[in-house]
Amino acid sequence: MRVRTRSTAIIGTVCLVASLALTAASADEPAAARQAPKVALKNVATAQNPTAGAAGPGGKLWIAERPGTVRTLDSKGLSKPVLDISAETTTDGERGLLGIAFDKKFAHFYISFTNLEGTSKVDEFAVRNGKIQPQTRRTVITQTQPYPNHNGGDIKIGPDGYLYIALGDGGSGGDPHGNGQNLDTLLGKLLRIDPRGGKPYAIPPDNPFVNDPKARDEIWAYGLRNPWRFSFDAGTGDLFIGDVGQNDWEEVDRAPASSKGGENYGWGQMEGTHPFRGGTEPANHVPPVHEYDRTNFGCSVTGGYVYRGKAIPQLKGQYVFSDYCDGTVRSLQLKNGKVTAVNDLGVNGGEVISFAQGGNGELYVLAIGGSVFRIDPA
Ligand SMILES: [Ca+2]
Repeated sequence: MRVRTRSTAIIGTVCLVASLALTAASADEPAAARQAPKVALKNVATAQNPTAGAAGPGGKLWIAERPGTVRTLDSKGLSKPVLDISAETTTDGERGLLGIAFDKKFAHFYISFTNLEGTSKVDEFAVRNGKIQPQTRRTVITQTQPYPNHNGGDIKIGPDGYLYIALGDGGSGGDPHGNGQNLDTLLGKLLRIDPRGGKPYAIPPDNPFVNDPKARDEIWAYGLRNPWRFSFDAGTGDLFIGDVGQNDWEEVDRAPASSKGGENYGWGQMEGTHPFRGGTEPANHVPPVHEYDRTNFGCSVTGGYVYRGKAIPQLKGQYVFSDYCDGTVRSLQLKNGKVTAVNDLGVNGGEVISFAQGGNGELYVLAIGGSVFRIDPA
């Protein structure tokens, strides 16, 4: 039996799948257990459906809650909301407050959410003395959505200081509008814009498609289905994208820090390294650095971060990720851009929806039910 579409897979009711998947965890892991770092998950807070986190001023971790609130986390726990846009969003389908980011100087704060019409929006606030200045709010970019699922929604400031925005293929199933490979739409793409260079934003002059009149200038990379979570390695600047698969293959994509952009990650011709519904592999397809077969475990990859903290030296340089239906926290060991081992870290975060990286480099696991776990040494 195979579920043909999966509109609720990212954030939805998949308890049955999850419980089945949990019993099947680790079924096809490579024999790398001896190298696996020993870690523990420490529950440090309970939030309301946490979807994203960002290291903020004063050493605090800012946590986005899907219904539309942002709270800060320190050793005393979660604050009262420092931002509340709950009247402007809904959590229908895969919607809500989906991403947050600071610029490098903590001078501006960005939020990524779907509005009451389901349109994806990124808004900007000035930050002064560690506080959001509500009156400075402005909309940076807007993208209408044909369906309620596959909104992407993660945002990050890259090592270059530009704002990167992940957008899914628009939704439904099987990319019915061919958005992944269509360079004339922002759907199914990773965007790169300069939010402070113009109004509402400027295009970085070295974006890969600025000289192509048939392509949108905002596009950094394409061929993505639902790049729900992505990150940059704080040590190297390498890009990692967790791109959620359709029916069979979950994937992690990677581009080195030296990339000039323009990568084609293949969707909707390819699902992972496999042609999708008779698709033809594009000549410039950049295959995933890691993929896994959903028949063994999981249903929806949750992209994480390369660990650059101090608490777990054995985990340094490994890409930590999970799966929404499986919950096992895993890591990829890489050498020269290739995966040399997939580690089962031996801990399970439940319905892992996201990760966050604190200012000190330590990582947090966010479960949709509310748990905020810090990854500690075992
Ligand atoms: Ca792909």
